[in-house]
Order: sequence, then C-alpha cells, then structure tokens
Amino acid sequence: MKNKIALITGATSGIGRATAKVFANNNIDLILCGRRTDRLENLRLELSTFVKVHILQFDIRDKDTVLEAIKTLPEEFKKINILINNAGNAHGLSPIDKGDIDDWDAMMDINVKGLLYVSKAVIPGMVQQKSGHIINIGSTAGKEVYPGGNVYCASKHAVDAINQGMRIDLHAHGIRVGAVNPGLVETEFSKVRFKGDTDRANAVYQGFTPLTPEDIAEIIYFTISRPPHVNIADLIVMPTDQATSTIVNKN
Ligand code: NDP
Ligand code: 8X3
Repeated sequence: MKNKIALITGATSGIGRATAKVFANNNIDLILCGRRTDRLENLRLELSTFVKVHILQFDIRDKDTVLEAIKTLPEEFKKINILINNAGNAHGLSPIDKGDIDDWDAMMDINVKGLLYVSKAVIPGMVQQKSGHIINIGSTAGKEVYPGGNVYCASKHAVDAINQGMRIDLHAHGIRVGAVNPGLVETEFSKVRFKGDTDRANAVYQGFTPLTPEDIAEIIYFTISRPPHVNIADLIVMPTDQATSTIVNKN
C-alpha cells in the first residue's frame, strides 16, 4: 500500500484512531481529521515516524471550513486515494416524543451532512484520477431500528443509502465504494451518546464481549487492501454475543 494517501475523519478516537494506526503500520500516508487538536497532534507525533501525516482540524458540520481545508491541502497530500468517512456519533437515546431537537440536529448534521461535505471535497479528485476507494462507516443501526434509536438509526439508514448511491454514481469512474457496518464497539461512542455519564456508558458494554476499535480497523484495512477488481460493497460485523441491536447475550 506504499504511496497511497488516506483521509480519515474522526481520527481522534475509537474506530478512526485505530484505523489510522493500522494504516500507518501498512505504509499508508495519512490525513487525519477531527476537532480535538491535541489528540490530532499526538497522533501525528506517534505515526509520523512510520508515514507522512497531515492533520486537519475542523468541525465536520462547518461546510465552508471543510471544503476549504481539503481544497488547500499541501501539494504532497492533494492526491487522496482512500477516504474513510468515519466521523459520527449518537446523541441521546430517548423515545421520539421525548427527543431533543438539538440532538437530532447534531446527528443529522454530523453523520449525514458532514459525511457529504467531506465526500464533496474529495470525490472530484478521485474522478480526475479515475480511481479511489471510499469506505463509509455505517452501523447495524443503518440496517435496523431499535427503541430510542429513532434519529440515530435514521442518520445511519441515510449513510446506507448514500453508500449505495455513491457506488452507483462512481463505479463508472473506477472508484470503489463500500460500507462497514459495525454492531457494538467499545469506544467513546456511548460517552457521547449519554453526554458524559460514564456509568451509563460503561453499562452498555458490561456482561458481554464487545468489538474493539482495532477489530473494525483491521476489517477496514482488509477491505481497502483487496486487489483492484474486488469491491466489498457492504459488510456487517457484530460481536459474537450480539444477534441484533436488541438481542445481546449479557450474563
Ligand atoms: P468515538 O466517539 O470514539 O469517535 C467519534 C469520532 O468522530 C471522533 O474522532 C470525533 O472527533 C469525530 N467527530 C464527532 N463529531 C465530530 C464533528 N462534529 N466534527 C468532526 N469530527 C467529529 O466513536 P466511534 O469510534 O465508535 O465512532 C466512529 C463511527 O463509527 C461513527 O460514525 C459511529 O456512528 C460508528 N459506529 C460506532 C459503533 C459503536 O458501537 N461504537 C457501532 C457502529 C457504528 P472529535 O470529537 O475530536 O471531533
Ligand atoms: C452504534 C451501535 O447499537 O448503539 O452504531 O446503534 S448502536
């Protein structure tokens, strides 16, 4: 995978950070995105002994900043080969009648519109190159709906549709598009969903063995390292203890 450049959104934590590390171990140069500058800087320090690393600090909701940051990348990072649309999160787990409108806005703005802004900035370069590989991080929540999941599930169903639409529209340009849809992965996801309530967040992963961010990172690397004629279009991965969003073997 030498001489390839990957842009990863949400690289400051969880699945994105683990993917950055696996990619660096496999000689892929990196553009790492997120809001938390200190974490981006630390990751750059850690990984730049292996590969070239550029960091982009932005809130993915800020359309103009996202477009400008990617447009003005340094020359050596302009030719992006791999895009990992990973940034995202859940806000709240309330039934629809009790949902918070700001939470709804955040999920649609980050998980759906933010993903589109980054894609809009990166895809033209791939079209010009007549090659590229986009992995959209969906979720089992994009395949089914669970109690209180309403708007988060809607945002991930949108990612599922966007993934299919991207593949239909971009295959003529030689661009591979696929989704990786995880079940329960222990990251900062639940801390964000429950607004820093660590007891409630930790309880999500108690009594069973959840996936780790590294499990997903290895799978993402597998998908992007297949031969050029192979496109893994849509992949669901759950912990062995999970059968659906609501059926999890907890002891
Ligand atoms: P984390 O909370 O650990 O990581 C989320 C990442 O997204 C962080 O790097 C964060 O960076 C970034 N991010 C969030 N909001 C913004 C924003 N407004 N602008 C820019 N970046 C942002 O969660 P995960 O690693 O678990 O989540 C990664 C993806 O995986 C998400 O799309 C999530 O929906 C999906 N997923 C997670 C599952 C799980 O069980 N954990 C299961 C299925 C899918 P920063 O805060 O620095 O901006
Ligand atoms: C994250 C997994 O089950 O909380 O997408 O929706 S879940």
